Amino acid sequence: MRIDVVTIFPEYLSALDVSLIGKARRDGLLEIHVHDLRDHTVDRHRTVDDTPYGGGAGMVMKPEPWALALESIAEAGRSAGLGRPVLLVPTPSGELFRQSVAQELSAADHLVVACGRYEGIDERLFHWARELFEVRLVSLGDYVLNGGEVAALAMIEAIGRLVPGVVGNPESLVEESHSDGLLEYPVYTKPSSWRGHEVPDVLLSGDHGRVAAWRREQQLERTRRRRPDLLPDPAAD
Ligand code: JDN
Repeated sequence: MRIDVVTIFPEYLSALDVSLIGKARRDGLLEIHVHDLRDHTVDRHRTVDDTPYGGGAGMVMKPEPWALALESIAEAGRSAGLGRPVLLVPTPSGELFRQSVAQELSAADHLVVACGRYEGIDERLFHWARELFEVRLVSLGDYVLNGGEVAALAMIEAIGRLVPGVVGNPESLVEESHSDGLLEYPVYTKPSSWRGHEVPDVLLSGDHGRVAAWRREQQLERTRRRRPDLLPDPAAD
């Protein structure tokens, strides 16, 4: 999978050199390019923002530097023989980025992430981009960051780890929170007695059937208590 990230803070993305995603890049499983949006400006001040039409607080990102950056990236993908790229735009006004979205996007061969700042990007950019990209506006959750970079890091990690070969043991992708729509069961390691806190007896029993039943019960109970929104609505027919 090829991933291009466009940002005015390329150094923010240095986390992609590290750990699992860094290793996947070195192994050639993920090809990640980070671009400075200001390299696609044409004025002396390398301007990327301007005041909002209609007034209001803050600044809005100008569409033209984005169009120039995205055109050159789309062309690079085409030259490399990649399919229609997905343009991922982190924004608090997007659809919720959940595990099912990460799953879908992990099948793409070319992902382009547009990291906005200020009050966001001129809306016309997204309509223009539909010509070249499948455009997805996505939100990490109901809170506001200062820009798209931290959300991009989270999304690239969530998507990248689902690309075959990136996670060494693919079984760990099956047994984790959200992979089956429920929260994960609690986990324990040695020692079995730690500072007066015990590991549940069933996990020491060696009875795989009882362990599996207990874990499923824990998943349901945790999800009911912490994330009832994930369970089917009991009022629905
Ligand atoms: O995902 B975010 O909270 C987010 C915030 C901003 C943004 C993009 C994403 N651009 C400006 C603020």
